[in-house]
Amino acid sequence: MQLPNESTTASPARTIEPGLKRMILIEIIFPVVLLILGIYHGLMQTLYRAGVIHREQVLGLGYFQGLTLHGVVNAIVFTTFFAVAFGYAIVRYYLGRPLNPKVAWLSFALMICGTLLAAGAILSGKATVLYTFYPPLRAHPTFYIGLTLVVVGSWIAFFNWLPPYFAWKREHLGEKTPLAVVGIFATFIVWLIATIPVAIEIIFLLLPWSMGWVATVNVPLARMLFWFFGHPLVYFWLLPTYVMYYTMLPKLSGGKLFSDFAGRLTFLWLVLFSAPVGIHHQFTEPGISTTWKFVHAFFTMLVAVPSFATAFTLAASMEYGARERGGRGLIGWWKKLPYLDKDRWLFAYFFCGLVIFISGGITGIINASYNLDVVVHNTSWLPAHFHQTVAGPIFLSYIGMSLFLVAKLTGKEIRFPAWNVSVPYIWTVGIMTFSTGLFIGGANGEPRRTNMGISYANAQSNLYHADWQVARVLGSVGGTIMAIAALIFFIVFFATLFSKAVRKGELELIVSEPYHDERVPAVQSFTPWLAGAALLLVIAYAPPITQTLRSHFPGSRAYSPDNPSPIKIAPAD
Ligand code: HAS
Repeated sequence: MQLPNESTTASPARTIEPGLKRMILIEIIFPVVLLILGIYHGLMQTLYRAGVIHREQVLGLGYFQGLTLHGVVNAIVFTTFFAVAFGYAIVRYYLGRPLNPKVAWLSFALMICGTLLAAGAILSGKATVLYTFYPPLRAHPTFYIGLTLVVVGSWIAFFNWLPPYFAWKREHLGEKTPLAVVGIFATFIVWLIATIPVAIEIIFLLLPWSMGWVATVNVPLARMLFWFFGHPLVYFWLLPTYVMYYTMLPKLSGGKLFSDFAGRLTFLWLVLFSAPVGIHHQFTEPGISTTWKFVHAFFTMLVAVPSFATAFTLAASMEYGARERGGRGLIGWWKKLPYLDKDRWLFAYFFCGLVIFISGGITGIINASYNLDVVVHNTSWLPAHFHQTVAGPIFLSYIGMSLFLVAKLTGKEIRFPAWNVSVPYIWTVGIMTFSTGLFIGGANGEPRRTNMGISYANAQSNLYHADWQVARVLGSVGGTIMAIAALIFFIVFFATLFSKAVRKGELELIVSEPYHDERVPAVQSFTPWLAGAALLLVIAYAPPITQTLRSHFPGSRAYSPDNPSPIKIAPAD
C-alpha cells in the first residue's frame, strides 16, 4: 500500500530476522486456511436455520458439529493466532529489538499442536460442545488439552515480548511507550486475566470428568468460570482492532490521531473493566443472587465507556484527515474520506467495521440492561449482536491486516485491488441483512443454536413457525452475501500470496502521529490499572464464586447435544 503525499509521516520499513518473518507469516496463513472451513460452516448454519436444509448432517458433519467448528475456528483459533502474529509485528516494529527465536518457536509449536488436537476431536465427532464448551456437554480430553496448548502457546509469546519491552523502557527513560505497544500489552494482559479462570475450569473440572476420573461435574461453577473467561475474551478480540483503529486509521484518513490520551485511556480502561462483568451472560441463571447480577450489569455499563470515547475520537480523527484533504462543511467533509481508494484499501476494512459496530455496540447495551436481556437471552438476537461485533470490526480488521502483513512481509503487490476494496462493503451489506433477520427473529422468540431445518423451519414438522419466515429469509440471504464477500477475500489473499514478489519483503506498519499529544501521568503506567483490575475482580467474583461453591447443586453426568438422556458410554470415548 502506498500512501501518496504523506512523506512527512511515512513510517520506515524494518528488515526483520527471516525466522521471525516466516513465523509471523505462518501464524497468519494457517488460520486463514482454517477460516475457509469456519466460514463454510457459517454459511451452512444459515441454510439449516432458514429451512433450506432439512437434515441433521451434510457431508458427514452434523449440525452441532459444524456449529462447533464454526465457533472454535473463527472465534478462538483465528483470533488467537492473529493476535499473536500481530503482537509480534507490533513489538518488533516499535521496540526495534530482536525477539528470542527459541521461545517464539516453542509458542508457535504449542499453538499449532493444540489446534490440530482440538480440530481432530471436533472432526471425529468427539467434541460436539460448541465454542462455549460448557458442561454437561462433554468433549474428549484431546479437545480440552488442545485448547490449553493454544492458550499456553499464546502466553509464551507474550512473555517473549517482555524482555525487549523492559530493555526499551530502560533506554528511553521518561519517554512515552508507543501507543500500539500499550495496546498490544493491554490485549495480552486482558488475555492473561481471562485465561486463568478457564484454565482452572479445564484442569480441575472438565479434564478429570472427561478422563472418567470423576462421574459428575459442577455445572454452575463451570459456567461461572467460563464466563469469567468469556467476557474478557471479547475484549481480547477487540483490543487489536482498537490498536489498528487508533494507530493506523487516522493516517489512512489523511490526518492524525485526535487524542493520544484517549487511546491510552481506552486500552487501560479495558484492562480494568473487561473481566468483572461476566455474569451479564448469566442473568437468567439460578444460583446467583440478583445483587451480583446487578453489580455485573453496572460494571458492564462502565466497560462500554471507552468504546463511546473511541467513537468520538475516531470520528474527530477522520474529520481532521478529511479536512486536510480538502473536506468542507458540517457534513460535507465525509465525502473526502478514501472509501474506495485502492492504495488505501485498508481504510475500507476499518471504516466498514466501525459502521457495523454502531449497531453491535448499541445491542450490547440492550443485552446488558438486565431486564431487557430476559427478552433476548438465548434467542437469535444474541448471534446477531455478536456477529456485529466479532464478525464486524474485528473480523474485517483482522482479515484486512492479515492481507496487509502478508503483502508487506513477502514483498508482493495486492492482486485484484478493485475486488479487494469491495470486500468490506459486500460483507457489511451481508452482515447487516443477516443480523437484521436474526434481531427480528430473536425479538420474536426464535431460538439460537437450533437446527431449525428439522423443526421450526420445516413445514412438515408440528413445530413449524410461519411467523419467523421473514427472519429466516433475511438471515440466509445475508449469510450468503457474507460468504460471497469471504470468497472474494480468499481469492485476493491467495492470489497475492502466490504472486511474484516485486520488492524485498519487510515489516512495515502504518503509523499515525497524534494531533493532541497529551502527557497525562495516570495513563503512563500499567501498575495502578492492574491493581485496580485485581481489586474489582475480587469484589465482583469472590462472593458469587463462594455462593456457588456453598450451594448444594447435584453434579451432572455427561450429555450430548442430540439426546436428552445422559451418555452411558465409557467416559473418554
Ligand atoms: Fe457482547 C453477549 C453486552 C461488546 C461479543 N457479546 C455477547 C456474546 C458475544 C459477544 C460473542 O450484557 C455471546 C456469547 C454467547 O455465545 O453467549 N457486549 C455487551 C456490551 C458491549 C459488548 C455492553 N460483545 C461486545 C464486543 C464483542 C462482543 C465488542 C466482541 C468482540 N454481550 C453483552 C451481553 C451479552 C453479550 C450482556 C450476554 C447476553 C445474553 O443474554 O447472553 C459493549 O462493549 C459495546 C460498546 C460499544 C459501543 C459502540 C461504539 C461505536 C463505535 C463505532 C463508531 C463509528 C464511527 C463511524 C466513528 C458503545 C466505536 C461513524 C460512521 C458513520 C457513517 C456514522
